[in-house]
Amino acid sequence: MKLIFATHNKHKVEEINQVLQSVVQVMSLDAIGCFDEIPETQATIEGNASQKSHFIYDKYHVDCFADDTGLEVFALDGAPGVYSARYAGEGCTFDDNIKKLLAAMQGIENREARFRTVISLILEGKEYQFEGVVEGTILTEERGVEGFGYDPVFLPKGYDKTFAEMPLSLKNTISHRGLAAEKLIVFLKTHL
Ligand code: ITT
Repeated sequence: MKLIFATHNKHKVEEINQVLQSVVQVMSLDAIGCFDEIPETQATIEGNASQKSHFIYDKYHVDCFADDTGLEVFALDGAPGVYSARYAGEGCTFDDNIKKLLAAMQGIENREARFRTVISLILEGKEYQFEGVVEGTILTEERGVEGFGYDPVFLPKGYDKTFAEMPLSLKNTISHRGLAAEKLIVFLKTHL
């Protein structure tokens, strides 16, 4: 089976591909000639995931899915949350976001945080959502070069390596995205 992944984030494509490849052929937006900027203007992760998948379904009428992810920091009342991609402003880099996060958390002792992914799948026009959550803590400095986004400062609970210090195969077995993708696989296997 083929599913279009409604993202322009190549890191997400690599991660999702590794989990889904035995079950689904994941097609990128490039493969269908879609270079549009997909709007994500909703106030929640669920809403943004749904907005992204519907944008592609409405325009191309293909089965597809989208991933919206947020880093929710307990001491910052859940920020950056739904604004994780543009926390340091429009057009910012991953590094800008990390710098802003570390500055916002300076002197804060409670460093608990979680990543939350919602995958919105549209099959034959009907939407289904799958959530994945991983808890951890925010370090005071960056460690590691793997992964993307906030990975160098996120230490998952029960591990002594950040997501940026571990191979993708390990990140995928414990991460927000990996867990949401596993739920998607179970769904696809039982519904197709
Ligand atoms: P698409 O909307 O095109 O899928 P995006 O990068 O804008 O790509 P999100 O709206 O879901 O994706 O933004 C989430 C941001 O959170 C993302 O830009 C990263 O900075 C961060 N992020 C998402 N997943 C992450 C992960 O697995 N590890 C570290 N940071 C992550």
